[in-house]
This record gives sequence, C-alpha cells and structure tokens, in this order.
Amino acid sequence: MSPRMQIVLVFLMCRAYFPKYMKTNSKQLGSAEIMSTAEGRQYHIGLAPGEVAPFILMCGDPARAEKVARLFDEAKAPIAHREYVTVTGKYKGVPVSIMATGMGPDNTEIAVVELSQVVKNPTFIRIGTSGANKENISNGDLVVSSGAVRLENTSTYFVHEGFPAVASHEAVLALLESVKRTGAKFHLGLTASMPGFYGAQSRTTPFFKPRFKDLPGELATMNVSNNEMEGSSLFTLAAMAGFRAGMVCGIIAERHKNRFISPEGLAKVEMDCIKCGLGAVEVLAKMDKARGSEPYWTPGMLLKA
Ligand code: R1P
Ligand code: URA
Repeated sequence: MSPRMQIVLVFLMCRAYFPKYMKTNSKQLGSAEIMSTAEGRQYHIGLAPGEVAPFILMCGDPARAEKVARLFDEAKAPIAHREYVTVTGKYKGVPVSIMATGMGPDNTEIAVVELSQVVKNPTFIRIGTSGANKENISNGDLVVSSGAVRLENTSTYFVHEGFPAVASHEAVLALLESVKRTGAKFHLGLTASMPGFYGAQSRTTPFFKPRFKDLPGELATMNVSNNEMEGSSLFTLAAMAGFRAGMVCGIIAERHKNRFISPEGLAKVEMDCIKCGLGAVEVLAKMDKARGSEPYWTPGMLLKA
C-alpha cells in the first residue's frame, strides 16, 4: 500500500474510533459535554481561539461593553452570540477583550467555562453595578471586592458550600491602584452575589413579596458592602481553574435609604467603573512585566524595580 493510502486509512480508522476528536464538519460539536467545534468555537459565546485576549473585562450590559470598546486604542468588530457580546482590541497597547455576559451567575458560569477553553490563562475583571448595604457607601461610589458571599447556587454545583469566593490578590491590588486614579470615592470590601435582583435582594414589589425581608440590612451587620449577581460565581470558577479574577462595581442603589441614583449619576459612576477596570488591566500588565517568571506578584518587586 502506498504511504498516501496508509495515511488515508489511518485517518479513516481514527474517525471511526475517535469521532469526538476527528470532526470534519466545522459546525459539529465535540460531544454533549465538550460544547465546542473542532476548531474550538464555543456553543454559547460563539468565540474560537484567537478571538479573545487574556485580559477579559466582563459586564452584564451589552451597552456598557460598547462604551468600553470605544475607549480601546483599536477594536475588532464585535462578536455577538445569544446575549454574549465580545469586543477584542487594545488598551494602552495591552490586548484586552470586553464581554457582556447578560445578568446572573448562570450566564457567568457559561462565560467563564467557555472563555477558559479559548484563551490560555485568562484574567477576568468584572465591571458591574450594585446596591449598597452599608450606610457609609453612597450612590456614585465604587466598591472593589475582596471576595463575595455565595448566595447564588450556581457555584454549589462545582464546590462545597464552605468554599470561599475570593478575588485574586493581584487583581485586587491593580483595581485599588486604578480606582484611586478615577477620583471617585471608593471602598474595599466584601460583596454579596445573589441569584436574582428582586426577591433575592429583598425588594418588595407589587404582587411579589420577598421571603427574606431585609437581606441588605442583615448583610450590613456582617460588614458586607454591596450586592450584585455575578461576582461569586466568577471568583469561584476562576479560583478552581487557577485564574485571576477581580471585580469593581459602581453603586447605583442605596438600599439603606431606599434611594436610586440619578440618571446623570448613573452615567458617571458607570464611566468611573469602566475606567477603573481598564486602568486595572494596564496596571496588571505592568505587574506581570515586573514579575517576570515569579509565580506571584509581591511588593518586594517594587523595591527591585
Ligand atoms: C442587575 O440590574 C444587574 O446589574 C448588575 C447585577 O449584577 C446584574 O447583572 O451588574 P451589571 O451592571 O454588570 O449587569
Ligand atoms: N445590581 C444589583 O444586582 N443590585 C442592585 O441593587 C443594583 C444593581
């Protein structure tokens, strides 16, 4: 048999015995668990390797993603699939992507799992909005999260109830450095991540009375700064995979005074939050350079620089 025929035969045998790995149809998914095509395109987010940068900003709202992309030095065309909208470009020379995930921990789970298949060693920075529990935190402030209380249950399908949802120390430091530069009032603290906006955050609305009357008040007594919906699933999954993750949120609701932010205030705090996230990417890129081959960034590296 000619060498060429031998190659064809081996290929046909592989395809018969390992169909999962030998797809010829580029739209065919690997299996019902590995939800990507042979070229690595992911089922929900619609992205393939090479289309996402290792620094990934995330937010719920696609309109915010567009505002972020407008601040890039250069940006490729958005890739939109279902509620996931992604733009990849550069900020201050650093390759970066912004993904709008839509709302909730379940959307975040899909985003993190699928993004992890298309980009090596990602760093996730969530730039969100949130409601304040503590009286010293007001509309227009920014909160950098040190960790998140896992009040959602998406993460419990991966880890024990006691598993901590913590932000990576490098992401926290970079966000703190960056948040100072925005000029906004800011806080560092714990965030609670809920699986919903109304009942799960004790909002009483016509027809729908929450089961727990005052979660924001209770959380304030535990020194939990703010509430949102994605942080704990992001931190949990990133920690499981050994990736960095951080979060900064703009405060748009004072739950302690039952007061929502003004439209002008909302536009400002959203932009402050975006700038904080982008600035953190810039800082992290510098920290990575200073770190060289060291596994973790430590303050001693400043002394050497
Ligand atoms: C609720 O209004 C949404 O806003 C917050 C919550 O986490 C939830 O997604 O974040 P985003 O502003 O990033 O969407
Ligand atoms: N996002 C939330 O999840 N809760 C708030 O109170 C405000 C924004």
